[in-house]
Amino acid sequence: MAVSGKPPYDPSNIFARILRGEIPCKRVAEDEHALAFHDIAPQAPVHVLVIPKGSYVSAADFHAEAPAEAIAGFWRAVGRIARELGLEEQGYRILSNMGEDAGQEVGHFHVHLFGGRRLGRMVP
Ligand code: IU
Repeated sequence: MAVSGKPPYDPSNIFARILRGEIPCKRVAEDEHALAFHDIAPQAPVHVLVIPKGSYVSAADFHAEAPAEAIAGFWRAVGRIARELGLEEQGYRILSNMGEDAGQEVGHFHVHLFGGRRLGRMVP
């Protein structure tokens, strides 16, 4: 199904370059479906980005286009990484910005994991 206004994937985006090994990152974990690394400008004591390995701009693209195995593998990795970072006991937040109004800076679908302190109420 064609979706109007769907932004094209730009393979020169910074996360694509990190995935290709062209730019270094502070890696937290990696498997066949996901790469996790520390955000360069952390907003919490723990601020990790998790990105899928395919070329998807948005959550809609990822969930519509990726193979089911890749989707499951990505979310399993998100949960596993949060657990391995010790975030489960006190709690943490998963957040993903989509598009201009949400302030998405990098056009490669990603989720933020925030934790390590009491987080403020999430408000728009
Ligand atoms: P956003 O959801 O697209 O707004 O988040 C992009 C994040 O990527 C943001 O928190 C940046 O600090 C982070 N980031 C990074 O970790 N490394 C980079 O080279 C760049 C951005 I550019």
